[in-house]
Amino acid sequence: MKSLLERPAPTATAALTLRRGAARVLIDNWTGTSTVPSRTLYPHQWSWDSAFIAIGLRHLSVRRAQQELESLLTAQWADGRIPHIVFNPAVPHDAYFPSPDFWRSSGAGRAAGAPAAPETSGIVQPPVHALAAWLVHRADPAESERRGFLARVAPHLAAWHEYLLTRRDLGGAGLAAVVHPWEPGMDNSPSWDRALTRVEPTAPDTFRRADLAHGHPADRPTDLDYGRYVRLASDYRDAGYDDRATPFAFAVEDPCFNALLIAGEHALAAIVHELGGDGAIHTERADALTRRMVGRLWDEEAGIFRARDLTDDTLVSQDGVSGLIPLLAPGLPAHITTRLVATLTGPRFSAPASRLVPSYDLTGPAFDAQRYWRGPAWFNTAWLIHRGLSTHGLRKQAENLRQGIVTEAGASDFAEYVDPATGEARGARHFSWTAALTLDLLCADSEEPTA
Ligand code: 9WN
Repeated sequence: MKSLLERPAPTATAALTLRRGAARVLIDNWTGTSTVPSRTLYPHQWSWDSAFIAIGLRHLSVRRAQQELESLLTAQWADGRIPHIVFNPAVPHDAYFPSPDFWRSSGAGRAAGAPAAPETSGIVQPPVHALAAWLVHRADPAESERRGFLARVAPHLAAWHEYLLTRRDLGGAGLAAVVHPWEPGMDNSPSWDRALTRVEPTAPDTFRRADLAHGHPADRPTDLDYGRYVRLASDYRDAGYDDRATPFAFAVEDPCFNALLIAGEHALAAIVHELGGDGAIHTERADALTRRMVGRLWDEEAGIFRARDLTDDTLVSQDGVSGLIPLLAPGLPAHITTRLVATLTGPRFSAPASRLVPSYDLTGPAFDAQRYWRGPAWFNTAWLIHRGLSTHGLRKQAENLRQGIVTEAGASDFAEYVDPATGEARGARHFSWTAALTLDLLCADSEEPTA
């Protein structure tokens, strides 16, 4: 694949302007070794953000895209976990909460294998990394081979998946569980509301949020949400981030998280094969995970995948965009693919004006067009669904979504998320994954999904 600057100029001036705008966001948010999601709201390195960012950066600079992933992997713990935040020591502690002195990874996480430096959080985010590494490699296989990129990252990616498949198999049925609402990356989704009622919130006067200095309170999670996030994170920390010893008050099998693990295992199979090995074990794992995801999380009546709450072993009835992302799995039974597409294009998840996908059921009782993951449309989830539709050869629906993403990203100045009905920008602007994934859709026009 040619780099962005070598490609022939697109005929449409608007597309060229958009590419330049997206490239500018990624250049401005680059710190020298990685990219911040937002200069204001999120001034450190985030795990799944970096994977999405690398997918876009590969069109600008393959070298930078490799560095984005490799810098994240230097913070991997010895038990295989990739932490959800890698803190930049140059950023003041009060710029983001919870800061390194809350997580205390190098001390509290030592027995679990946290590195002495850099400081990190102790929880994880969805495993988009193997897919990102494979796509970065494919952008310039010769340069990737020359730098030994795949050979270097493959063992880290394998250890990461192994951690999720073993330590995080809390339900004992072979799926990965998340233990904090920040782990699935969809913090205050109504899908977590019921499970969170069991969590005793930490008093609001014992911590100081930094997000409200940049984000509007009507857009962000509430203080009560934060009290519960703090309680769950400090309980995990106080148990040494030990997955066997922590009495988890929140443990959920999330469809998006597991669908990404499936896509990641397929990508790992391709990576191992490219390195001259036999990737069959990863393909088999992906197939087994797909069967378990269908067996444990598919709700035939609702026509969508649902999170399983491991505390009472029930499916959560509040439906979010997470339940559509299993479209990414190439081995999904055909009738489930058909039902998922019907749900995606039906009244619950289609927002015709923006052509994007709301984060929560438009007809659900908790729908809020403004507040974080309780309704607004996000660009990373739309990109994943676009990829899923393409995986299943659903070109028309994929193209419709692609146009929605590209149009709204440009109109919103690469917003963090938008009102699904009006496309009005919300949250941070110049948001890195919005720019990266827009760039990807503008550049990767001839690519077919491999996973
Ligand atoms: C907590 C960085 C991250 C994203 C998440 C998004 C938001 C953090 C926050 O920002 O979460 O991890 O402070 O709200 O929910 O998906 O990775 O962009």
